[in-house]
Amino acid sequence: MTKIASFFTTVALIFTYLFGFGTSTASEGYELARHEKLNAIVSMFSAQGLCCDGEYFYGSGSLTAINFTGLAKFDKNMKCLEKKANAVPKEFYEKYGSNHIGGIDCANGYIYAPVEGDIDGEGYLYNFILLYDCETLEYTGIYYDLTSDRLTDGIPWCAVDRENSYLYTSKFDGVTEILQYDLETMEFIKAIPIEEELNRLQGGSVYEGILYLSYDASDSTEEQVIAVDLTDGSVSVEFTRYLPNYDNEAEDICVYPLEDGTLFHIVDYDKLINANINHYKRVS
Ligand SMILES: [Ca+2]
Ligand SMILES: [Ca+2]
Repeated sequence: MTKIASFFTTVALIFTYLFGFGTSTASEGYELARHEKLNAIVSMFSAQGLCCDGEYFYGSGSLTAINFTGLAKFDKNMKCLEKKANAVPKEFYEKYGSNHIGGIDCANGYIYAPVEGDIDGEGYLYNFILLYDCETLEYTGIYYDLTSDRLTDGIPWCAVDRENSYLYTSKFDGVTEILQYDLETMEFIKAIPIEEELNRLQGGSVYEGILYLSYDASDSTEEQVIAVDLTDGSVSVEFTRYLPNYDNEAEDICVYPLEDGTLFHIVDYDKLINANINHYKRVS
């Protein structure tokens, strides 16, 4: 982005932050059913990742400039119940430069957190899944090294297929395959080629056998949810999300049916202070 464009973005950001005009909407078949703006402190712990186990939402946050990582636990109305600062253990930061938690998922009482690090200035080449206790948000001591063999620019997200016991992930940019792991052993199973190259993938979530990905469009008010059929690698736009006024950073997605009819839960970062949680319904 040029300096002038970024100046206008900043002005627009501050203006909308103060006056809050504009409404988020979604493309045909979907509607925004509810929205919560998290406060500045809570946003530090949840502007990156989002998942739900049916009872609670969990969030993850990273501020790489100050090497801060955090996890948070919410009720289903996004009331923050618990926060955990410095969620990535110090030894990971010291050994691998691990300073970023991306899009999380949960299963079996654990939060699966993709943690990336760059210790030698070569980019995010140290890619781990760390397991945290859903009850306490404490690190369990269990981690898996997913290596940089295929994750050549970090590990931005992971998604659990709870029914079939798989974990999926991909790199961030120039994505041509989805990586499949055994959830129990975290052994690499296979790479699933996808029919279209995808970019800027910030989050993923599996629902009824389909992998839904959160695509962060650059310099745009139109973010997308992309559906990948894991049986044949076909790719389609599930729906477009119109976020008003200026370019937000679309972050993680969680697809989980709640009692209020909402199904798609997505966290967006306003690039200034707040994380916004947007809950979408399918409408016919
Ligand atoms: Ca997620
Ligand atoms: Ca964006």
